[in-house]
Amino acid sequence: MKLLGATFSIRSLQYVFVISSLCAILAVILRPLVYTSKEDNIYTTYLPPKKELTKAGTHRENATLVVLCRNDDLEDVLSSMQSLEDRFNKRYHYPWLFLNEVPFTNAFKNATGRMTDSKIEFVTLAPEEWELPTSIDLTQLAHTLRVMTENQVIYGGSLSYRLMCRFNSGFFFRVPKLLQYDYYWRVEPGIKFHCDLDYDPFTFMREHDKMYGFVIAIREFPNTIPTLWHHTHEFFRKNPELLARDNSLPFIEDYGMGLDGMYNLCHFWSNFEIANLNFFRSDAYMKYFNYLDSQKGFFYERWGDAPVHSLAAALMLNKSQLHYFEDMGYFHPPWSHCPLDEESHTSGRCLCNRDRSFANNPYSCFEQWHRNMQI
Ligand SMILES: Nc1nc2c(ncn2[C@@H]2O[C@H](COP(=O)(O)OP(=O)(O)OP(=O)(O)O)[C@@H](O)[C@H]2O)c(=O)[nH]1
Ligand SMILES: *[C@@H]1O[C@H](CO)[C@@H](O)[C@H](O)[C@H]1NC(C)=O
Ligand SMILES: *[C@@H]1O[C@H](CO)[C@@H](O)[C@H](O)[C@H]1NC(C)=O
Ligand SMILES: *[C@@H]1O[C@H](CO)[C@@H](O)[C@H](O)[C@H]1NC(C)=O
Ligand SMILES: [Mg+2]
Repeated sequence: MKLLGATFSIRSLQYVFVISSLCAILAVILRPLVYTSKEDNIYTTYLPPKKELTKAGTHRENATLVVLCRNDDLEDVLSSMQSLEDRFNKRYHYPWLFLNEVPFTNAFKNATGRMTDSKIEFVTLAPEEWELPTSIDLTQLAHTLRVMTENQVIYGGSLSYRLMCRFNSGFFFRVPKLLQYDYYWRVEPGIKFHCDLDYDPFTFMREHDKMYGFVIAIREFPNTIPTLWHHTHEFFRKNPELLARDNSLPFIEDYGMGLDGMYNLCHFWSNFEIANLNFFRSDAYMKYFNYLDSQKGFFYERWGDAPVHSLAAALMLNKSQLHYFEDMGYFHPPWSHCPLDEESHTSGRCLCNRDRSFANNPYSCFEQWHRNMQI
């Protein structure tokens, strides 16, 4: 009995083993049929409703993305590219144009080329587009760099930063490779876009006759531009016809005194810019730039391209030609702009903290911007 019983149970165990193996195999084979609908339900329950992004049409605007940078900015350039490609350009395929006063290395070209399916080009700037003008006195320049370093002026001791600001103020838009475009989007290393962009901002600019678009408005450090306002005032006194009729003086002057008042230091943060290059190429802007350049404040002070672009846009364009890209989530260290409306967040379009958006910061110039647009 014992022996028989043991034999019997071994045999039955074999059956159990064979049958359960068959079941396991069947379960694997049949699993998709049995479980698919249930799993779909699980996932649709947990996924937020996601807005379908518009597929870009075949039409592309006459526009390019532009990055001025150095070879050793590579890592931060790649993260900027990844962000803009993911949020916008992988669907629109605007070309990338890289500018540098020295040739880009093969390593730089290879790595950036891998980040995009779009056309990508690399430009080495001509010496006259970048180098120190011969009119600048080296002794006076050295003196300025030393004094500004002592006074802890931001980038006050840097010559290369000054060359960059002068280039961005008066030269980028006439780099030969850029002449073939109407619009540009300035991209810097180490920036990030917080939101999907489901329309083409270049098309928006063209259809609404916009010349200059920004995301963040902020105050300049006064010790970088001691006489910029004085020279600007002087320029418009000599060329009153260049002051736009519907200008944005209320954005840059707080007491309704116009050019006779004081500059409140408000400017568009030019590390982000979507603009019509023909504005910068215009006789009016060129005349303003050449006048400022002749005053040598790019070197004997430390004029930034942001206040120069902004004063020109505020004074030589009509308000309707400026655009605040309020719906664009954007980060350039240390500040972010995060769209404040509910829908940008409930739709899953944006991932950023509204409370920390720069518009809520006391140093922002959004109050001045809104005042300007309401007048
Ligand atoms: N090729 C080149 N690009 C430069 C040079 N200096 C600055 N840039 C670029 O010019 C732009 C502005 O320079 P940044 O150093 O970002 O200046 P910023 O935005 O005022 O200040 P931070 O971002 O806070 O450093 C960036 O796109 C830089 O990559 C330079 O000497 N050569
Ligand atoms: C860049 O890519 C080219 C072509 O694929 C290759 O021959 C070259 O070795 C690469 N150079 C570097 C520095 O990565
Ligand atoms: C693009 O813009 C440039 C600069 O204004 C112009 O010369 C060129 O003809 C334009 N190209 C097209 C296709 O419209
Ligand atoms: C501003 O608008 C006026 C009409 O109100 C127009 O005559 C002028 O040309 C415009 N200025 C610019 C820069 O477009
Ligand atoms: Mg920067």
